[in-house]
Amino acid sequence: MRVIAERAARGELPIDVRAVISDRADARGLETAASMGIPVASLSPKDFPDRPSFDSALARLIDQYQPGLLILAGFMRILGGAFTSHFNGRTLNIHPSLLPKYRGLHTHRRALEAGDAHHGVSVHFVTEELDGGPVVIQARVPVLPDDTEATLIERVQHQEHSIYPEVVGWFASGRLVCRDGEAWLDGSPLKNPVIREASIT
Ligand code: NHR
Repeated sequence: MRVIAERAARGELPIDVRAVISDRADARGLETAASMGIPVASLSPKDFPDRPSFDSALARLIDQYQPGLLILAGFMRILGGAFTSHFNGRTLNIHPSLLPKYRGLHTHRRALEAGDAHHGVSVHFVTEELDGGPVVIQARVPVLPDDTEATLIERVQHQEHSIYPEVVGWFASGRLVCRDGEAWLDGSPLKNPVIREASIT
């Protein structure tokens, strides 16, 4: 979130960040955004009787800003079908695995436990199916013999800061769209995600 907002503020991305919204009032991202002069808001699930009512209040809050794109960044609440169809084709998420491997949580740990030689991160359009929407780009990183969860997270996060702004730029400039459940880049459907092969950093 910070990296995207900073690039936008420097004029390196053709977007204006209309708001940063969290389900946690104490989220660090809200402080960061507020310090940059970006409007912030939060909405606690505890104040709602069930998931659908939280989702619909969140959708109404977001709609007030009339966003062309929703960018999930560390957002950890599963969103229901009513929410995802309302924002269909204009919601992106970044997920720390080489999808379709390791949907859900604790992806770095699972990759280490499986002994994978490579791990990575995917940017995908959000659909009702958790971490199951069309994948736009993936960055692959090596898993090294001495890796711990922390060192692997750091290596993957470095790539996150590169590919997420890149995809946001594609969407904002009209090069990337989601149509009929598929991601299209430069007028062609992406049969496979774009792959960035990262060396060790
Ligand atoms: N919602 C939908 N419908 N589709 C997606 O693709 C979504 C989504 C909501 C969030 C981010 C995702 C990730 O990339 C994301 C993608 C939360 C969980 C989860 O299990 C899983 C994946 C992701 C986000 N959340 C638990 C829940 O009950 C809470 C876990 C916790 O608080 O630690 O909501 O990581």
